[in-house]
Order: sequence, then C-alpha cells, then structure tokens
Amino acid sequence: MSVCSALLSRHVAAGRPRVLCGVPGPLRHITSAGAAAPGTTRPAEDPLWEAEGHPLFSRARTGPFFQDRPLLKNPFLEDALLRGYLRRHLPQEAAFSDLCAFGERVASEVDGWGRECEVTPPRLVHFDPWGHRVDHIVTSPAWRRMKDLSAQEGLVAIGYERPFGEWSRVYQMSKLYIYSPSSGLYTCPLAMTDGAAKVIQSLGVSWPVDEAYSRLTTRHPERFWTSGQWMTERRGGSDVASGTETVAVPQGDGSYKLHGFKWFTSATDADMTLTLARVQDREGATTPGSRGLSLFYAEVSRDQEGQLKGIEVQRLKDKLGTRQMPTAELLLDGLQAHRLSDEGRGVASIANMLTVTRIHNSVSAAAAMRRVVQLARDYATRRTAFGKPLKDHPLHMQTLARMEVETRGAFLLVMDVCRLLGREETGMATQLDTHLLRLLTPVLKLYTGKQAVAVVSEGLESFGGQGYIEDTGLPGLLRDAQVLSIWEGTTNVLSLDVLRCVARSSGVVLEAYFTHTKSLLAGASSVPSLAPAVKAVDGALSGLGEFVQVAAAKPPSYLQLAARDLAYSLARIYMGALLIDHASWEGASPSDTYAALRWCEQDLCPVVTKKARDWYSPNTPPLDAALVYDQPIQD
Ligand code: UCC
Repeated sequence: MSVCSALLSRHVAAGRPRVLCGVPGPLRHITSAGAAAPGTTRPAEDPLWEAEGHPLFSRARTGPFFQDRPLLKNPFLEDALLRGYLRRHLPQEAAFSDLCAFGERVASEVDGWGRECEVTPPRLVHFDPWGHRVDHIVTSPAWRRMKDLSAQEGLVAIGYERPFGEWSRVYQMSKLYIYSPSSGLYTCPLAMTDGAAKVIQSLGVSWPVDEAYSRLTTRHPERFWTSGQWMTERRGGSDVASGTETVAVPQGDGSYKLHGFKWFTSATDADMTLTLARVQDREGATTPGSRGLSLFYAEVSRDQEGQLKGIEVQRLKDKLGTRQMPTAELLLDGLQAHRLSDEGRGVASIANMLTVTRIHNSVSAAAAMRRVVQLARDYATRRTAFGKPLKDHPLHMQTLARMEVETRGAFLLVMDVCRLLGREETGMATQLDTHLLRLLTPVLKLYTGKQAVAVVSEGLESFGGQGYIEDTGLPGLLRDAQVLSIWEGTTNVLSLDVLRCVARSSGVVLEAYFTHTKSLLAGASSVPSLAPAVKAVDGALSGLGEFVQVAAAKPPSYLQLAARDLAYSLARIYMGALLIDHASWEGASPSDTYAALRWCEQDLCPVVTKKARDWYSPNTPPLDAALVYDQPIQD
C-alpha cells in the first residue's frame, strides 16, 4: 500500500471524509502525486488523472497529500519521567487523578486558548472616544479565561494550601509544568503572584496586605488577584541597586506616593504589585545603592472617571516573544503605596520573590523542552521521508534522544529545588536543605534557561520547514524560550549570584552541595549498570573540589571570570547525580539508566577543563577584549 493510500485509509478509518470545495467528495484511489507535462493529455486510467479528467494539480487543487500534524496528547500521561518521579516521591491517588484530569483539559481545551492568546495579543487604548485618558489594556478573552482557570485549578493556591505537606510545591509545580507551554504565557503573572504571596507571607500577613494575600491565594475566580513585580527601570535591569530612581514620598497617614518610571513591567494587567523605591527624607534626599531601597505594596485601581490612579501606561513593549502578555512601560505619578520592608531592606525583602519566580522560570524551561520533545516524537511517527517514518531513521532518533536526556536533567533539577522549597516552607528543612536551596536556585535558573533555547531550537528543526511556519504554533515556543535566560536575572548575573552566596556563607553552601551530591552517589553505588556514570560524577566532583580550593586563594577577579563555568559545572554534576539517583530507584526503567549514562558522558566540570586551558588567568581578559573589538593586543 502506498503512503498516500495508507493516509487515505487512515482518514476513512477515522471517519473523516475528504472535503473538496466544501462538500464531501467521493474518495478516489490515487497512486502518484506527479503532474502531467504541460500541453499533454492523459488517458482516464492514468493515475495522474482522476475520473472527471482533471489533472491532480489544477483548479486550485494542490494535490492529494497533506501531512498529518503533530498531536498534543495528555501531557501528564505522555510523561513517563514525571509520573515515575511522583510515583517515587508523592504516591498519592488524589495528586495523580488531578494531574491526569488537568492534563486532559490542557490537551483538549486549554492549548487552544494558549494559541488564541498568541494570535490576539493585548493592545493599549490610551484615550476613550471623548478624549479622556483611560490607559486600558485590552486582553483577549482567552487570556482572561486563563486567569479563571488558574484560580480554579489552584495553580498558586496549592503552594499555600499545602495539601501534601512538604511535597506540595512539587505537586503545584507539576501542574504548572503540564500547563506552561499551553498557558499563553499566563504562567508569568502566576509566577509573580506566587512570589508576591511568598513575600507577604514571609513579612507577615497583616494589614495592609492581608486582603491581598487572601486574593492571591484563593481558588475563587471572582476574588483572584494577580500581582506584578515592578523592579526594572531604565538605568537598571540587572543592577537594581544603583539603577532604581523611583522615589517614595511619605504622606501624613503613614502611606507613600511613588514617583518614577518602570521600564519593563510584565503582565501589567495585574491587580497589585510589589515594587522598589527610595524613601525621600524631609529635604527630598534619598540614600543611594542597595541600602536606600525599600519594598512597597501598591494596588492598581481606577477612579470614578475610569482613570488609573497614580499610573500612566506609556506604551506596551514590542517584544521578540511573550507577545501574549501585556508588558508595559509605566510612569508612576503619585501612586499610593505602603512600605512593607524596613527602610533600606528592599532587595533582601524581595529576594523571596526572586527565588519563587526563578523557580517558576525553570519550570517553564523544562516544560518547553518536554513539550517540544513530545510533539517531535509524535511527529516522527507521522512524517515519512526517504522511504520510512522519521522514527525509523536512527540519526533522527539519536537527535531526539539527546533532547530527551537534556529534558530529563532539567526536570529532575527543577523538581529537586521544588522539593527543597517545600521542605523550607513546612519547617522540614535541615540547614543543608536551606543552603542547597540558596545555591541551587540561581544554578537551576541559569542552566535550564540555556538548555530550553537549545532544545526547543533543535526541536523546531525536527519538524523540517514546518518548524519555521508561524501558524503551526511551533515558532512561538522558541520565541518564548528565549526570554527564559534573560528575565529574572541573566546567565552572568546569576553566575555572580552563585559566587555571592558562596562568599556570604563562607563556603557553607558549597559544603552542603558536596555532601548532598556524594550522598546521592552513595545510594547508587551498588547498581553495577550505573557504575560508569557514578565514576564520572565522582571524578568531576573531586575536580570541582580541587578547583574551589585553588580558586579560593586567588583574587576575586579570578573567580568572577570562572563564574559561568563554575555554575555550569555545579549544574551538570548535580543533574548527573539526580539522574543516577532516579535510575537507582527500584521502580526505574532501563531508559532511566541509559539517560543517566548518556548525561554523564559529557564534560561535567567545564570549569576544570577551562582552567587547564588558562581561561581565567589575568592575561585572558585583554585577549578577550582585543578579540571582541578586533584591536591590537595591549601588553
Ligand atoms: O521584572 C522582570 C520581569 C518579570 C517577569 C517574571 C517572570 C517570571 C517567570 C515566568 C515563567 C514563565 S525581570 C527583572 C528581574 N530582575 C532581576 O532579576 C534582578 C537581577 N539582579 C540581581 O539579581 C542582582 O543580583 C540584585 C538586584 C539582587 C543585586 O542587588 P544588590 O542590592 O546589589 O545585592 P546584595 O547587596 O548582594 O544583596 C542585598 C540583600 C542581601 O541580604 P542581607 O543584606 O541580609 O545580607 C542578600 O543576601 O539581598 C539578599 N539577596 C538575596 N537573598 C540578594 N539576592 C538574593 C537572592 N537571590 N536570594 C536571597
């Protein structure tokens, strides 16, 4: 049977008659898709001609072959690693049935809304027809449905209801992981909402934020609020401490009025926000740097004329991706706000929000990888090239397998950090857990952000040209992945954050890392099939330990130059240990072992490899600069 007839029979079997010009037409057996030479006639029995005597490629008909699209199936049922991980750590029927039902809803309904969000981006209406300034951000119905869905499904609430104690964060993030690639980027406001709830909880749920807290964490759509996180200003995206110009002017009643310009406020349709500003003294002076920053809470509301109170929306951002989301530039023009932190403790107080949003970012990164792998492997069963389905081409399978290994490493690190967060929030964390959480959060965020771009890009290629076609929905995956390494701290800023937390803890966070990684390896020491992987991670860990000893005696500039490679080494070694640990579980599959072995074949400790090649010596920065600017090398 030819490919075409196989496809036709499949259409018939699936009860889908072919539609010609809008009316179901009779099915004809077509054995070739070739075209008649111009000017020639063909007998009716020629397979290139159909019964009525029309050539196959005429009268606006483009031939009989249409490629089957990749099918999104229930993302929970399709994810063996997610189900295995939960079976091992959270074997609760209630969690499984909820995730399964939600996965079904994502595939059958929500994914379509996500697409609607992409093709109906928000727009800003500055003025009403009579010239009044209104600054209305008009979002799509699908975007608003996402808000209701998020409340109903408890996508933020679960983290605060804690139905499974210390494993509640793992459960919540599993739901978000299934949802994220279909969410139309609604996971972004949810990340900030979760982060805001966490900050409020850590500072104390009392007036003026008690009502806000209950709204951020409710399951009732009519009460549910989302929060913004307005940190970025024109001078400071990364360098918040010296770049924040917004001032807070004290009012007689203990509140403040904020004046400033926020350059990048994601999901500006939020109901409230947390933001940073400098408190002015009586003379109007402020304290520079981090010590001058305080944390504020403000509600986004309108007056009786419908005008935003204390805010003007300057414009919406024109972004590469995340177009579904109304990101704006905001002028704060006397926005009423309440100070939540002590004066000068703004960055330290918003740090909890950074931790939560960085974890959400990583959930989205792993989810994007998982989604593109799921679609690509489905497509490989539907697409035939060079005489056989893509799935029967070993080189294609090798490529997908490499993507799968990356996805697994990312997933296990994401879930491990969620596990640590859950332990910390339920009072179960040991000191080791707390140190690990601090160290691994930036490591997780920076590494998975990079992985997502690489894996999603590879994934698009696995669809051939169709991966580049906008209305397949595939290019949006890549556009949206690109932001994951940028916002919430770029790769280099987070690499420096790793150094900073090592220095501030006098190396204790690293000790926790070494201790825990070794204990993961020890648990797998009796599994012979994992021995090469254990050996590789153990060797890399020793190399890393030696590097840290040597680097500690060098000037700070040495470690700064090594910061990115150090962070990558921490990520790869720890992911290797997690893959090994998962594969050593009695319920693991042979593929779990294979993935662990494959992961551990790469350079697990690039910081040692690069040190040996003199990447961090004082001679290197001038060479780098000369190379970048194509200038003569200075002595
Ligand atoms: O807004 C944005 C877009 C939002 C989109 C959200 C989407 C989320 C996911 C969606 C999923 C689809 S993007 C803008 C985000 N901006 C950033 O991430 C800023 C990046 N820059 C940094 O992270 C910097 O490292 C800063 C701003 C934190 C550096 O500030 P400082 O003031 O120079 O930092 P210090 O002096 O080192 O730290 C001040 C205090 C210290 O506490 P104390 O004083 O008690 O010792 C630090 O320990 O803050 C503490 N601290 C932290 N604590 C600083 N960073 C952290 C941290 N990461 N964790 C815990």
